[in-house]
Amino acid sequence: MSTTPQAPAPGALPDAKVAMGWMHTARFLTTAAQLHQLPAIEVPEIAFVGRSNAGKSTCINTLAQQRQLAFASKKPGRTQHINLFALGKQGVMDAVLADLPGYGYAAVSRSDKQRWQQVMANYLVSRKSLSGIVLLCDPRLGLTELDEALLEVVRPRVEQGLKFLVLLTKADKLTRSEQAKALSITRLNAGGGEVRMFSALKKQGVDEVAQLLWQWAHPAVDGES
Ligand SMILES: Nc1nc2c(ncn2[C@@H]2O[C@H](COP(=O)(O)OP(=O)(O)O)[C@@H](O)[C@H]2O)c(=O)[nH]1
Ligand SMILES: [Mg+2]
Repeated sequence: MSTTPQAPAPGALPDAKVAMGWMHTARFLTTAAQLHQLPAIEVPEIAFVGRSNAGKSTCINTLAQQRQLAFASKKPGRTQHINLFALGKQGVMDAVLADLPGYGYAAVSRSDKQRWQQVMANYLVSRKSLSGIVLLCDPRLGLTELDEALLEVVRPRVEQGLKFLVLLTKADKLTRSEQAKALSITRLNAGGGEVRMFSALKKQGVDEVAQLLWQWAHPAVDGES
């Protein structure tokens, strides 16, 4: 198809059309209840994390422009698996998205909660292919204690170059001035990491996040620029 924009150079910010086309290739790869069940992956993996009900599955579906890719549950806390989605044209997987189980859901038993916090921490610390993290946060709640704990766990890896984005979801629930306020407060608390607003409902921030993730997954090779 001659209308497709050319693929940008690695490390560059791609055209929104390229980034959204790439996102649209997302397809289910595998699911795992435990870390050792996850396949070793040779391409960059980008994890979506956050409290249950923060909007992770909806965000993945919106980026992929697919209704049912990641199950956007009406019953929070039910997606207790790590779900992987492959990206790239058929036969050429060039990145993986990981939908991690949400934390903080009150109706889950204490032991289940602790087990999942452990799985999550182990994943974030030890997953070799992990190249970037998108932390989704409902700006009406702000970064909670559990989000802060997660930030602590990943801080050493972020200092070593792991990409990190805080995505404030459900922006449509806030006025313009509330959005600006939530952005500046979260920027202070996120220690210099990227913070963006996102709304699946109003399609706010969708292109920008797709472009950023494309860039994460296609870094410039050292020596090139
Ligand atoms: N208004 C609004 N609601 C949203 C948005 N994104 C998600 N939601 C709702 O928030 C709830 C939780 O979303 P879900 O994606 O299942 O959250 P998850 O538990 O983090 O995967 C659902 O009822 C969604 O419809 C958004 O951008 N705007
Ligand atoms: Mg979900």
